[in-house]
Amino acid sequence: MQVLNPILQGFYPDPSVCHANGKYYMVTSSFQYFPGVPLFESDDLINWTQIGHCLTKPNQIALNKINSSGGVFAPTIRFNEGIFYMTTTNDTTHQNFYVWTEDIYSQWSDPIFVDQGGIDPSFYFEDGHAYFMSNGMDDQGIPGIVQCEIDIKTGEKLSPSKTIWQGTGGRFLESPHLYKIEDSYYLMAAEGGTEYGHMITYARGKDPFGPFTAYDKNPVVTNRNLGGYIIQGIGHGDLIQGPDGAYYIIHLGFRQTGMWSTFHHLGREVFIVPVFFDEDGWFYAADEGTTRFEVEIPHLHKGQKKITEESFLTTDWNLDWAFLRIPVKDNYYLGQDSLILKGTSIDLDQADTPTFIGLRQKDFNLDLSCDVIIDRGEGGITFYMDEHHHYDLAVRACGNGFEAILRLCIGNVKHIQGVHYLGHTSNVTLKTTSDSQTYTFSVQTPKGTFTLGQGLTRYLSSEVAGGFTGVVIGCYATSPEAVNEAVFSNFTNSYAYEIKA
Ligand code: 6LW
Repeated sequence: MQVLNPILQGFYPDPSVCHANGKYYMVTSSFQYFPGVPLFESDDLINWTQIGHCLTKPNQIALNKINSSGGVFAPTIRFNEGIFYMTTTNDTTHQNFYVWTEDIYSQWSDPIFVDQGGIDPSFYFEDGHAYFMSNGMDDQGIPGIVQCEIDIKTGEKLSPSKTIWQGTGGRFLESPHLYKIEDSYYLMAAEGGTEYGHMITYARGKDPFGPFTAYDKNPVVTNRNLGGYIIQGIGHGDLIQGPDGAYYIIHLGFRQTGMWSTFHHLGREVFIVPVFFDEDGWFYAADEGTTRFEVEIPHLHKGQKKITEESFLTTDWNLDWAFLRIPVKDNYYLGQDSLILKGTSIDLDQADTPTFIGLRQKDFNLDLSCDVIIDRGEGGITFYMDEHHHYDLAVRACGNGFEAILRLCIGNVKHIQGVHYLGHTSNVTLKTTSDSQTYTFSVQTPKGTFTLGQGLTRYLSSEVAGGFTGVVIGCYATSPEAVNEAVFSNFTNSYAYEIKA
């Protein structure tokens, strides 16, 4: 049946997938957010349910005061002899490491570091051997996809790191994964950078260390020549066999905000494209090597679920929500249908750990509402790209009571766009609607609904802010002098999915 891309919406970049015990598992990168590396499960490669995160303990990942878009880069998940492995890079400390678990529903091990540099580490297992590859420099200083054999129990290198492929000439060769199909080894990678020139390429050889011969019709998938198409930036993927034996590449991409509006603020999302093999054993992708909104997935019969509604009751604090860096747990009360935040002097403009808990924005069109009460300081909802790019709809204490404000922070321009005086009670409903171009912010009080202003989505986009993340909708509290308390309730957000091909 036909499914709609993206198959996982919102800021979930760099997907990697594996098959184990009749199910599929997927991980994505998470940068400065904690817990790190969201983990999903699926029966069919299309409908993904989050079941946890791989990095849930502070000793697994150093995130203290790291830059936005630093921290956890692209992960890989693999299953070998009853054990799941997830490997990733802490780009801020320049360390590649992995964690493992026998039980996918429980916690993962402490990190095991591998002394091979670069980013985007991956594993290939065969006959008791564990090969570890990344995009970096080998022991002789030669750049490319670099590989060594390791002792999987200790992470120790058993062979020198050797460059095994240098790609096809595109910039930023990354995302290497090695597969064996029949008696050939396929080395797949991404090139072109994670922007509009992104692409997936591959090569084939007879030994895990090569030599590899590039597919002569590379790139195997890219949307770089689909001008005016909403889905762009296709690249960084993993090859996987579906339940019926057919192959797919699950990969990242993004949705620009309009046909000629080359901005994206939802981050990089997860897409699927079918692949087929020719008679010489080379694989090629559907739709002449492009990723489209509508994709035919023959094995899927039960339909595709899309998230349309989110509330405190329908989301899970431990799965759907994330903190900025390692949180101070005492500042959060995560109730069943309410949230209490204690704000501190760390505000949203600092690359630190403000009192903040957020959900990825999953589509352009949304309609959000949340009741907030504060005692002092400030508390509200932020549409947060990074510490320099966020729109805050909040209630704050003022000289003679409380006021609702809309603050737009775009680089070094920080502007209060709208103010509505509330009197001596802070109790209001904060409301936001959005389409692909504009957020509209208002506040509802017993006296009526008052619009505070608008903010263009493009100023929260990756093209403006830079970096690798996407907009996260955060509940936050700050208080410059003493700790305050902000109570959030009746949080609801609905999405209307719209295809704009
Ligand atoms: C990631 C690299 C990439 O490590 O972006 O699109 C980097 N690909 O492979 C950060 O996500």
